[in-house]
Amino acid sequence: MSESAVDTRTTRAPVFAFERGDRILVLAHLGIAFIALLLGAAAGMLQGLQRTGYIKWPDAVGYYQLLTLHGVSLALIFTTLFIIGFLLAGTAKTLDGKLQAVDRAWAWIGWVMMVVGTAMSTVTIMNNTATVLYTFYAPMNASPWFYVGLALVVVGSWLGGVAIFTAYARWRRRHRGQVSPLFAYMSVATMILWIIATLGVAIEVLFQLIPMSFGWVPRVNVELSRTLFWYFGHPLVYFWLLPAYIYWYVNIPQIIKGKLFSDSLPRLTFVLFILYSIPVGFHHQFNEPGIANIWKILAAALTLTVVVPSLMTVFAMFATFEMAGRAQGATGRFAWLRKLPWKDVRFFAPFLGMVMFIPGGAGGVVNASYQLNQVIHNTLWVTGHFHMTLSSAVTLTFFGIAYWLVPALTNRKLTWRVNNLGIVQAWLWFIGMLLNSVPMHIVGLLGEPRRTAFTTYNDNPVVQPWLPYWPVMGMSGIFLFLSIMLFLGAMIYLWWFAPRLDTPAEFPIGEVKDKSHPTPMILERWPLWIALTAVLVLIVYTVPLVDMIQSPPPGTPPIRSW
Ligand code: HAS
Repeated sequence: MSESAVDTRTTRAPVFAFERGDRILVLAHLGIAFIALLLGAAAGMLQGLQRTGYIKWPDAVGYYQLLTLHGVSLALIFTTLFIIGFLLAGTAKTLDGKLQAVDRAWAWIGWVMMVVGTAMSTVTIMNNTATVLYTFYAPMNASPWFYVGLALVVVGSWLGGVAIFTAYARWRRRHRGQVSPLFAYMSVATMILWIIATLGVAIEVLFQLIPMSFGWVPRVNVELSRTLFWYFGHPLVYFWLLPAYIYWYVNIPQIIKGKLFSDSLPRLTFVLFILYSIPVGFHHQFNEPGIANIWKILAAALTLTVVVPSLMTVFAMFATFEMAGRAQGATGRFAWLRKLPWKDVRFFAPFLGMVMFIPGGAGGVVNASYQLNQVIHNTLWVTGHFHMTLSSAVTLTFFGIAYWLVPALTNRKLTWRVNNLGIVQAWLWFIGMLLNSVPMHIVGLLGEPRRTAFTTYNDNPVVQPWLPYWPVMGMSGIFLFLSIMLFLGAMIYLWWFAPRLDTPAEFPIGEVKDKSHPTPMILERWPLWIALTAVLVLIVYTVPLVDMIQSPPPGTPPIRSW
């Protein structure tokens, strides 16, 4: 490809330079995210090789310890830091071009809390006092500092949200009656969803897990703790997904030389996510006693409703791609596909993610169907599902973002060599994830449980059909780790060594197509959407929670299962 194809100064958008304070703030978030990515990826490869029987570790390094490090570093730390960094960058760019000192102050306090919390939880995992996996189910009892660390990460992330809210509120005061920039609107929606969701886990950690781990209480109400966790756990997945959707909706149209299909549709999509993603946590608890079926059925129905905004996104993406291709002269039915910038990693990596999200999302619909869930629950199918969604759709999109955001922050050039390396890296990740998650779906259907260390179950015949898939799953870890090494190498280059630019790099923000309908202002009435969300949450959770608290089980003493 020609060098100019990735020269991020050449597209139509006016150049934009970050203020120094904003640059350092966002880079600080991305830097910690990348360290977590390295740790989590290394642990992922090692536990994958161990679980499939390729290697055997000395007993001192347990499978579950590596699995905890893998899950916490990637699912909780990498994602949170990367997302907040990305949202702060887009908020700075689209609201007056910069953050104010007060916004930065909130974000920095949040960053310090998240870094201290990350260090605490990582150290406790490393010294094997917190081998409780990323869901830290009670009554498994970790070091109290693990929970305190996670609480700091959560509260720190809220402060990142406060920074976004203050910038947004100031912009709206200054631009009364105007529709806010789409990126900032979506960032606000994402952080609203996050804060409402994390209330559940914050209550669980503060009132159940920390008292349990300090020994202040002898027993823990497991059903209640799991319910509070999953109240948080499902919207958590949309906290991961929505920033990827922001990129798909707002940034990609500019990269593919197209326009946004609509301004209202993405806003409505995000409002629907706030409404429907939270009252569905019971679909993770279909098999648990103590929750009446009616609430599980309601959760199943609402989960199928939360699929709708993703289906709207499929439609919007195809419309955006087709419009961009036709605007560049494509005439045949599918000729527009050829006009897409296949050699530009900023588009190509997220596109691979979108492709993987089709089977990943379909698997989610299977999970959500109450009866089908009986077949796949607690099998490797579920692990396969989230490697197609989180680890593929979301992560490939984050790769695409990083390839332009880091040079935009360091004012360096995304050279054609790094761009091409990024394409190879994205392919490696995509193939690695296929080798990883397709077999996981198959062995899951064949009954292989998830979250189990290497075992042949005393050579029981039930294991035989799983065996051919193990080498493939084990090998996938090597592809994925290699891909991460290439990615981090590219980031180091773009951060410190790539050629400097004399004019700022592009921050791609798409425009809405001219004939788009005006955006209804009701979409910006946050109190209304938050109140409706609260009503839905109350409908789904009040009776089961009151029941769990008023007629609690005797409680379970904390245990150390490792
Ligand atoms: Fe899920 C379990 C249901 C989406 C992550 N999920 C998990 C767990 C994780 C996770 C981590 O109902 C395991 C938690 C644990 O440790 O126990 N999930 C769903 C449903 C959706 C869904 C209905 N999940 C996600 C996303 C995740 C994620 C997104 C991470 C980012 N999930 C469940 C259920 C369980 C569950 C149950 C519990 C299972 C159990 O029993 O334990 C939906 O939101 C999915 C909707 C998505 C779609 C796909 C839309 C496709 C798009 C791409 C378009 C492509 C284009 C390009 C335009 C309908 C938008 C194509 C171009 C070409 C040319 C081809």
